[in-house]
Amino acid sequence: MKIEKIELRHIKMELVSPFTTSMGTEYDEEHIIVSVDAEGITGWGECVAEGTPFYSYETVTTAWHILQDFLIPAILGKDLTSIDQAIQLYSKVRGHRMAKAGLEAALWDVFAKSKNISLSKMIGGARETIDVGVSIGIQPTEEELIKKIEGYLAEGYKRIKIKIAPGNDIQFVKAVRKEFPEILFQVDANSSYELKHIDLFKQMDDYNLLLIEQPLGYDDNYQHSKLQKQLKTPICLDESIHSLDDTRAAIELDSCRVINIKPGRVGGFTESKLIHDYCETKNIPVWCGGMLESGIGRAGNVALASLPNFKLPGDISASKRYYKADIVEPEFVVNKDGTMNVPTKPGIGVEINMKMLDIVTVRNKEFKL
Ligand code: OSB
Ligand code: MG
Repeated sequence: MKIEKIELRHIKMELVSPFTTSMGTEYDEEHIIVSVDAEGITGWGECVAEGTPFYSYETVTTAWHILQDFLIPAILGKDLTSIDQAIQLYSKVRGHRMAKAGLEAALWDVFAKSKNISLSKMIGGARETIDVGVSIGIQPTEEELIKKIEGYLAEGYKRIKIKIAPGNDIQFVKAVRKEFPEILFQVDANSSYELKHIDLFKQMDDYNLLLIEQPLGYDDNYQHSKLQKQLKTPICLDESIHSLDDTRAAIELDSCRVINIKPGRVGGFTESKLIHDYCETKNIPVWCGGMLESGIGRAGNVALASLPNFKLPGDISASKRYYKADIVEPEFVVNKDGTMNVPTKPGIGVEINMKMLDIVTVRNKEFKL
């Protein structure tokens, strides 16, 4: 496939409700939409670097720089026979995995469309629907949290995740378990605790949590291994897993017993698949995390989550849980049974709503030979 044109769009989309985590409150989400034109086909990808370096060191600005000055020049004008070839061409660039993943996603869409198959099929997906969950930000009171959860359960969501941070933790866990003794329920600390808080996590061990996500340092494996050995509840790593190498280390150290795969965080679907396959051989379940993506990134996550070792519901929610209007058609919806359909049309399997995309684009740049 001859790469003829690449376009970057910095988008900014207002969230339907503010999202509060240990990292702060987000009111809108900034990402980069990447489109690649090759031989009459346009492929779409989303780079999930955010406006701030609070979840990851990457931001929209650093990702734009890396895409514009290194990744795009490495592949523009090339006649690519595979995605691995593209990865090879920009392999000198260290890190910046979100920037790479945005471009790689657009290439996956191009190649899948050129073969006339869905992204799910091209990645190796094995299901027509995936189980989905919802990630709920820190709420002002237990009552408000319970009300939100009731609403999401009524919509069908199969699993509830709540954000926790020091001072906003065990009281919410207790309240949720009292009200909903049976639901699949997990917490995400986004690296806001230290090993000295171990007694809190031992208390949480009594509430039948599916997992505790990234309690300690955002780049840590070692302290998590000390914590995991003293807990029954599985630890799930998110922030500290950037690659297959990190995954191997985490599993061998027993730092976690579940892995959250976000294609953006690990550099794309290719690395996601390697992590998925490795975890399968180690009997470590994985699930697909989210970065409040638009429908473009969501389509990729849904396709990825159709792989067989995605054993737990993902942070993959309906478009309307995030945004008043999505930039794809049809929007993503949750079925009454808490599943989401995996698109079957070629590539990402959804159309781009160009009018909406133009509305949310704050700057764009085209790269041509
Ligand atoms: O830690 O999983 C996280 C959103 C932005 C950054 C980090 C995280 C999240 C979420 C939301 O939890 C997941 C989603 O529904 O997209
Ligand atoms: Mg997380």
